[in-house]
Amino acid sequence: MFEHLHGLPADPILNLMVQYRQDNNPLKVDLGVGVYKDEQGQTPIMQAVHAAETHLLASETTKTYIGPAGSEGFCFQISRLLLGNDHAVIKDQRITVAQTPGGCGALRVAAEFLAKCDPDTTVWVSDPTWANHIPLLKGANLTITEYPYYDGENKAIRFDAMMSALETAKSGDVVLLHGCCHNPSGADLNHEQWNSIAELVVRKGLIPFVDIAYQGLGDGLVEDTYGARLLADKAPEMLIASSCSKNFGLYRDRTGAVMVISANQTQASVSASNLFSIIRGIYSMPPAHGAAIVETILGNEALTKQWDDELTMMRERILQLRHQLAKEIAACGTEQSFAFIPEQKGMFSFLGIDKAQVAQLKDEYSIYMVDSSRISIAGLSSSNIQYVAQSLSAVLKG
Ligand code: PLP
Ligand code: TYF
Repeated sequence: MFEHLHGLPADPILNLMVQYRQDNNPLKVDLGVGVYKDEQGQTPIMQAVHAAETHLLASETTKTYIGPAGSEGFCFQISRLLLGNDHAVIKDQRITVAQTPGGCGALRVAAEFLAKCDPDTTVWVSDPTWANHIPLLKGANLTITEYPYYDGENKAIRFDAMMSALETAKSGDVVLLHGCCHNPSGADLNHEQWNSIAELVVRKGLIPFVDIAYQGLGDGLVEDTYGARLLADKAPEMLIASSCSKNFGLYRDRTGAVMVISANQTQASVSASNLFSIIRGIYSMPPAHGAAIVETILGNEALTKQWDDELTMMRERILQLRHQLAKEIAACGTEQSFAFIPEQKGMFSFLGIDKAQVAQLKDEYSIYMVDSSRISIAGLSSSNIQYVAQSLSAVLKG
C-alpha cells in the first residue's frame, strides 16, 4: 500500500535550518527561518514567559481535558489584544474565538470552515505570499488565486494593480491579507490603502481573512492592528488567524487563535458550533501550555508590562538592524540602493538578488536565506552584519 506514495520535497524554509546546522563554517549566518534572535544569535525565552511558566508550575492543579475551543480566558484575552477591549464585535457577541495549535492551526481550521460554508470558495492571496499559505488552504481543497502585491523592481506595493484585481472578485470570495509585517516582502499597507480595501471588500461582498503573525513587531501592538480592527468595524463577516509564536516567542508551544466574525449573534452561535465540530474532526482540542502562558501574562498587569517592554526591545532592535544593514551595504560602494530595507516592516525583506546569487552566498559565504532572497532580519547581529554586507557586495559586483 505505502508503495503508492512518492517522495516529496521538504519545507524549503525549515529545511534551511537543517542545512545551516550542518555547516561547519564559523562565519555562517542564518537569515532563513523567521525566528527572533538576540545579539548572541539565540532565540531566548522571554522573561515574562518564564515568569508565567514558573507561576503556572506552582499553581496548576489539573491537566484534565479542555474543549475544542481551548481556554476561554485565553480566547477572551487574545481577541482583546487584537481588536481592543471594547470592540463592537466582542460586545455584540458576533465573534467566535478558538485557541489553535499556532497560527498554522488557525489558518487550517479557518480554511476548513470556509470549505464547509462553500466547497467552491475562492481565496485570493497576495503575490507573493508566505509559502505555507498555499498548502494550508489547499488542504481544505479551496481554490486559490493571486492578487498582485509586491513589485520587486520598485520595492513597492502594486496597490493599483491589487485593487484592479480585487475588483474582479465575486461576492463571497475571500481575500487573505497580512495584518502587518508582510511575509515575505516586509511591505505593509498604509492606513489609506487599508481604508480603500475595506471599502472595496464591503461594496463587493468579499470576506476579509486577516492573518496576523507579527503583532507588535512592526510599528507597535496597537498600530499593527489598524487593518484588522478596521475590517472588523466594517465587514459583516470576517476571519482572523492570529499567532503567538513570534510576539510571545512561543514557537514550539504552538499557540494561536482563529476568530470568526459573523453578521449577528444568532449566526455567530451557528458558526461556533461548526468551528468546534471542525476542530473535533482534526485534533479534538488544542495543546494547553502556550495559551496558559499567554493568558497568565495578559491577565496580569505587571507581566503584561514586562512582556510589552521585551517586545518593544525586539521591535526596536529589528528596526535598528534594518538601518544598519542598509548603511553597511552602502559603505561597500554597491551600485544598487538598499535604502528600502529600513522602510519595510517586521522580520523579512527581499534582498532582490537572483537564485544564483542566493546560492553563491550560501555555498561560498555560508550565508543562508530563502531562494527568493527573503532574509530574516533578526538573523543579523553586530558581529555578522558587516560580513553579510561585504559578502553581498562581493556577489553583486560579480
Ligand atoms: N502566518 C504567517 C504569515 C507566518 O509567517 C507564520 C509563521 O510564523 C504563521 C502564520 C504561523 O506560524 P505558527 O503556526 O508558528 O504560529
Ligand atoms: O516564514 C517563516 O520563516 C516563519 C516560520 O512551515 C515558519 O513563518 C516557516 C515555515 C513553516 C512554519 C513556520
